Amino acid sequence: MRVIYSPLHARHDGGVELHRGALVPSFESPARALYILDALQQGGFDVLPPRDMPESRLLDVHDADFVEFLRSAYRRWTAGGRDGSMLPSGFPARGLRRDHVPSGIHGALGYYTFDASTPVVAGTWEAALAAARCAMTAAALVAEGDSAAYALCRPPGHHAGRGFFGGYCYLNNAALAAQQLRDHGCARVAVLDVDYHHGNGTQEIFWERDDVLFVSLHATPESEYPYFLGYADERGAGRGEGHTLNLPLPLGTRWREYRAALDMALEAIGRYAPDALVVSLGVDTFEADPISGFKLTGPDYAQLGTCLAAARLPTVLVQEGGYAIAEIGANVARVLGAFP
Ligand code: SP5
Ligand code: ZN
Repeated sequence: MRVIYSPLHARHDGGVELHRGALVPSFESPARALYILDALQQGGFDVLPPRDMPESRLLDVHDADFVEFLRSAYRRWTAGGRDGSMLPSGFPARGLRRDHVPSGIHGALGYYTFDASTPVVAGTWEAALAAARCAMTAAALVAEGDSAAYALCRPPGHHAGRGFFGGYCYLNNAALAAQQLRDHGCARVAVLDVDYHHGNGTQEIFWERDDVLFVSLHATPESEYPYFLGYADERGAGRGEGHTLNLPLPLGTRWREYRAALDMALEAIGRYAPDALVVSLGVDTFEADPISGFKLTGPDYAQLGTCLAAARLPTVLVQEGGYAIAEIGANVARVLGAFP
């Protein structure tokens, strides 16, 4: 399968995040993409740059005011005399207004994000746009007949919703890939999210739609990020009722239990009978991941790839999480290597 990669991801660098009460360098670093790129090049995969997809495509899954905020946020921050990374200092939580976007940059930042671990730096917009283009390009290749394609997206995307960012994510790459498929010949698309964390942004974007099925395997939000979404009773609404399926799993989950949940997810996708599949491929389910609590091993990722390929659907794989260690490259290569 072909791999889509842009070196512009490296412009998103130097950010800090609030982790257990302290500011630390972001776990979501350029090294991640380089580990993956290196493993895929060693594995003999063809690596292509993204196409120049028009920015207007973003508006199919994101609000215009939100996109404009991301585009201009860092300029507004430096105009106020600041440098370094942008982090919010307040959120429109319960009891506060969320019908008015403050004109000041600090209030606007708290309005558009939902955590203090997703820094905006000088190159964030360029990197996020390049990642979105990687995802849309991989989807275009599949719409044009490739049986599968992989977008090496960085920053990741599945926590970003229609009008908000967070969880190291700014633009929702997987949702953009799904929408690209919808617009180019696929009447029904399934998104299967296997990142350790619940894909709250993707769920929100497709919540009321029946043309995109969202299925997610993830660690229980009772103790794990994003904490406030991802429970089994979330099933979609309106036309989308029954088109969201969450399979939360306990800390310490190993392949045996993971595989059982994956089978349920793939059965639901089989019943939906989509024309194409988008996989939000986080490899932060790995036993040695520094911020996660599942116990998948290297060989398990080859099994994961085998299960995904067995769905025999045109498939776009989009990189999500997986942190700070060289094994993320080998683990992604194992998943992709299982595809014919
Ligand atoms: C795309 C993606 O994987 N985003 C994840 C964002 C997680 N951000 C905050 C994580 C809080 C981690 N808590 C550490 C617990 C260590 N056991
Ligand atoms: Zn994750």
